[in-house]
Amino acid sequence: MATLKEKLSQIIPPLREEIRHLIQEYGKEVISEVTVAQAYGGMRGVKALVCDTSQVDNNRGLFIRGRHISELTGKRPEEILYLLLTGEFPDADALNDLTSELQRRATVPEYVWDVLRAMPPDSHPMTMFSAAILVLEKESIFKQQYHAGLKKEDFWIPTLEDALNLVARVPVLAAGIYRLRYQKGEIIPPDPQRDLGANLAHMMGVPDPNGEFANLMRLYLVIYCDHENGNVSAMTTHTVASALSNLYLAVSAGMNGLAGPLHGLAMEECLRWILMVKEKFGGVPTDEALHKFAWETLESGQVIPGYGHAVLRQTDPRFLAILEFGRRVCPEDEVFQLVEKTFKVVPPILIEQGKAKDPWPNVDAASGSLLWHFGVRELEYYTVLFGVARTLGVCSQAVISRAIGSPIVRPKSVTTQWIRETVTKKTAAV
Ligand code: HAX
Repeated sequence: MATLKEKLSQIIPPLREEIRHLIQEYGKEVISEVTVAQAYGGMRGVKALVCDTSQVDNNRGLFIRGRHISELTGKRPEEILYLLLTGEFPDADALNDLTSELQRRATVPEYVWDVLRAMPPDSHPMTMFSAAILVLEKESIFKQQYHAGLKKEDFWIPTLEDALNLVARVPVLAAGIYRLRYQKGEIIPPDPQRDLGANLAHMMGVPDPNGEFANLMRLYLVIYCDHENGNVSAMTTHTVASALSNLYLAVSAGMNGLAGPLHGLAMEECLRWILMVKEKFGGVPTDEALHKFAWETLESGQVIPGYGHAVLRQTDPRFLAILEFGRRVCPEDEVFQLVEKTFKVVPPILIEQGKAKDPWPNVDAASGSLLWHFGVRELEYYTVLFGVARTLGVCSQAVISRAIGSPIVRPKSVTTQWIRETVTKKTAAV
């Protein structure tokens, strides 16, 4: 059996060699170009980042290390973490080893709870989550070893330590924030016998007589973990870590990006929209009434949360995974039924409106409805669970980046005057 660290020690040297060779032999080859519209348009479609943990296909959605997400939804988050980092599934021994490593590391010092308790009681849970990760920063192993003197080729080793500690600790933070922020009673410590997803469910204290909430948490940790490197939370984490800021600083920054309504907060906003519909119509409306209401949302200048995507151009397979879970567990739930109806009604409207390049649902369109079903009704909290999952991906990306010696991120910016002069000169020359 190779432990995770041993496996990484085997695969990192040939990966470094391959990248060195690619840069040496093909460093001047062009793989992308940038138009004026892309420079002003959030760099959409510009290929200027490298991410080996996952890839998003416009039509088929997320692949983790070449495996489509639909093949991975029955896996444990621990298996996915190993896959993200190494490109392979762990054997039974390696999985047990990683699971017990994470259980052993799931400790949160009391000073973190003190800071959280001192925050205003109406603080947004994502602010608490990001702050808690930042407060933990003094625990960084990378920071200690870097200051003690560390060779660049060994940067990945303490980064892996920080990554495993963070992956183990964020569920404890997230569940503790749930209990503190919503006065659910004492913080529930982790159970050293449970896996990541089951422990998260356990520590939140949500009644779970048949274990389905634990299954849902496992599913969320898998489907939300990674989505390439160009999304706001991943790219922010990567950019901050590229300055050799430790993972606590970097992941906290990434979470602040996740907290925006066009990114992870859509999970909360989407259910808010669904509940607004339910309240307005006193239940599940007819297709015609929902059609009219969706148009009213668009005409008032708002987006329909949970629909559209910067990269995807088809229904997000992660949305379908949640839908499948809901159809099995709570087909009678009115909120879930409304999510299904919205899936039927909204895409044709967005197509008719003709603005959104992707009229189909993304992962956030259904996830809140299942949390609601299990009694987690504090909408502002939802994105925190997304953040727990995203930590697996961004930490894995950071370990790989440190292993291959990624330099500090520093693209070139240009002024509007430069663009004007450059494009007009080109036009004049034609
Ligand atoms: N409802 C209404 N209008 C929409 C829309 C939606 N769901 N999605 C896109 N549009 C509009 C955009 O606002 C934009 O309008 P303007 O030209 O007036 O600015 C136009 O369609 C073109 O946008 P786009 O190119 O298709 O989309 P972007 O790549 O710029 O943005 C977003 C992608 C996901 C931000 C966008 O589709 C959106 O705002 N969706 C709703 C919020 C949401 O669900 N976010 C979560 C996305 C997944 C994620 O990151 N989860 O964390």
